[in-house]
Order: sequence, then C-alpha cells, then structure tokens
Amino acid sequence: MDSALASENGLHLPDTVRTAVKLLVAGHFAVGKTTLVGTLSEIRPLRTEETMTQAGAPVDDLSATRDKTTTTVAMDFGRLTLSERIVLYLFGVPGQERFTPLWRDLAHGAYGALILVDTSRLEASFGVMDLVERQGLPYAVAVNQFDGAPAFPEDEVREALDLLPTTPLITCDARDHASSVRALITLVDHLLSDDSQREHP
Ligand SMILES: Nc1nc2c(ncn2[C@@H]2O[C@H](COP(=O)(O)OP(=O)(O)O)[C@@H](O)[C@H]2O)c(=O)[nH]1
Ligand SMILES: [Mg+2]
Repeated sequence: MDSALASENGLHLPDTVRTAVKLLVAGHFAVGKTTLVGTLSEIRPLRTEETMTQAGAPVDDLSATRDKTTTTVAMDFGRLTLSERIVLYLFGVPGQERFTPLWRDLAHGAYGALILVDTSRLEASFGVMDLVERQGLPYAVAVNQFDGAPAFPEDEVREALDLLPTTPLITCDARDHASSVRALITLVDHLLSDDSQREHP
C-alpha cells in the first residue's frame, strides 16, 4: 500500500498523470488474486469478497484451498501509480466458470492480464487462460509460489500450460510488494514489446 508518487493519504492522483492503464489480475479460485491486488494497491483495495456459504460448496472446489473461507464474488480493484505520468488500475477477476458472462465486460479496455497460477494445481488454470485468450488479451503468467507447492523447472510449467515461447513466465509471492511489482512490470514490459504486438496486433 505504498507509493512515493501517491499523495499522502494515497487517494489523490498526481496531476501529472496522463495515462491510465487497465490491467486484469486473473486466476482460478484461491490462487492469490485478492492478495496480489491488496499488496500492490496504494488505495485501500475495493474487495467484493463474501463468506462462502454452504450453497457455494458444490461449485467452489475447496479441497486444495488451505484455510480460505471467503471467495471473490465479482472482483478486486486497486490502483498503482507507476510513474509521474502512468497509473495502473488493477482488476482482480474471477476465474470460476459461473463468471464467464462477466468476462467480456471486465476485459473491455484492458491492455493485458497477469495470470496467477499455483504449481500444485496447474490444470485449474486452463479455464482462465482460455478466457483471457478468447478476449484476445496479451498476458504474462506468474507462479504464485505457495509453501509446499512443487517447484517445477520453468520448461515443465511452460509445457504444462502450453505457453508460447514469447509469453513471460515468472515466479512471485503475492504477499510481497517488491515481488508483486516485479511480476506486474514483467507484464507491462511484455505489453510494450514487439512480441505482444505481433501476437495481438
Ligand atoms: N503461502 C502463501 N499464501 C498465499 C499467497 N498468496 C495468497 N496466499 C493465501 O492464499 C489464500 C487465497 O488467496 P486469495 O488472495 O484470497 O485468492 P483469490 O481467490 O485468488 O483472490 C489466502 O488465504 C492467502 O492469504 C502466497 O504467495 N503464499
Ligand atoms: Mg479473491
């Protein structure tokens, strides 16, 4: 929740900002989206979390989700002033199947997506990767390294997720500010690169 560029209370944007960039933070249930947006945001992130009810039990797979008792019903929202001129707006967007109809609206105007994955259930990311690709959004993939999750070599993760050689793949800790900033900058660099322009002209 810090930025040297945000004003003291973190609410007001410097009047030098000229460009606002919308980015999605995407990923399956409990992969760390809310954590990452909260770590990065200089304003108090807007969260739409609700305590999971019994009614959600058949659709939200809790088997591998450690001690999680809330789920994002719509999205997270945060802001990060990257430079005097550029502000990033971060939208944490749900990967659960039942939110698919929201995706076109959420993706509207977005420059790209950071897809969070968990190596202990890589296959759970296929759905959200498909959603991002169907919206035509360029993306980078960040492994949110959970304690005790397998640390596969990069080429195995790339193969399992069927990534293009040009798609950036990084490891991060969504609880750590510097690590999360690095992940986001990797995405922004990719969005500015020729590779991303070639893939999504
Ligand atoms: N060990 C560890 N736990 C994390 C990390 N990121 C998130 N968590 C925890 O994993 C759970 C799910 O994270 P959350 O951000 O709510 O996931 P979301 O459903 O994708 O928004 C929470 O209990 C977090 O505290 C991480 O990098 N390492
Ligand atoms: Mg969440």
